Amino acid sequence: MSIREKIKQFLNLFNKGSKVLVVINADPDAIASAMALRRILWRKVSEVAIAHFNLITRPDNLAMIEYTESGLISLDSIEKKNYDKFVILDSQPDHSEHFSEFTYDAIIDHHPLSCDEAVYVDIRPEYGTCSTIMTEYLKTMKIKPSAKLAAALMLGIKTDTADFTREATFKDIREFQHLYKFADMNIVTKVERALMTEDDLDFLSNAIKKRKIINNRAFFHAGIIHKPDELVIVADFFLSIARVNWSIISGVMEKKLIIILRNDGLRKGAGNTAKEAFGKFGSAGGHKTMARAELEVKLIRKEIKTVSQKALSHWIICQIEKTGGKKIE
Ligand SMILES: [Mn+2]
Repeated sequence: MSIREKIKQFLNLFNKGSKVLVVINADPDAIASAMALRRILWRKVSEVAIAHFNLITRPDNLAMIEYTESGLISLDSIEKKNYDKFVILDSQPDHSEHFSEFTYDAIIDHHPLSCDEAVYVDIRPEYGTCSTIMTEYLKTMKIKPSAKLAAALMLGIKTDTADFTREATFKDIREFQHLYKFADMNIVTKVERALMTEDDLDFLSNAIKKRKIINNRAFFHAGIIHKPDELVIVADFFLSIARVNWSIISGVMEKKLIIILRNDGLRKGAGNTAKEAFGKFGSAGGHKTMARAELEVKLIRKEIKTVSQKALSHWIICQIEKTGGKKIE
């Protein structure tokens, strides 16, 4: 079936009176996809609401929502009975329990197929982003996206392909290029610059002062933290130190030790290292260059007796040096 026929089928789901609820786990790709869908259904239905269930804290994502006027609402605040059509974008119903409270009319996604329970299903794992699929819909329908919508779609594509360094397909690149004609690039740049709040900056400055660089690995243990995102900011930043090829940044939140690992991708995978070094104490894993561990402090206490800030900091370094560390070089 051609994309044109497919879209026709999709549009047949709706009529002038339809009240559509789009449910997303809000990240840039999902937000942009939902905005594109709202544009596609403009004047074809009576209402389109975009609801997200996750807490949005990253300053760049908040900036995206503000500058592109995404118009998101929280899933908690909606009345299910006010809607009669339900669409899920950039996810599938079994990806989160929050999705499961609805029966879906349509699923449009790019993740590997895991659940296709809907009247209309367009799942294309061969695409790097859902924004690519939605840009194709717009293009096929000859809809010119607004400068804000095009900027949002660019951000969606850039995020999910990690600026085209993760496997991006020819289609992701082609649709991205199509968006140049329409997008306000100042929005794209401005959103990408919004990496941290002032509080994050203070956190980073403390981390810079207290960093430990051992065998080209940068460590920082923050003690009690309130925002795991700040560990990620530090981990990413420390990789910009010349000759540092690993960063291992940690903090304790709600009796869990959270460890963020980053590496330059030129050596042993971060995910495997996290599993080997920390898997015994909780959940640990990730990709080649990025990993995360969430460990039970009480299990670590059994092993090392005291879990003061200094003791935990020392323990993390030892675990990396003796397990994951060996094969890293
Ligand atoms: Mn996506």
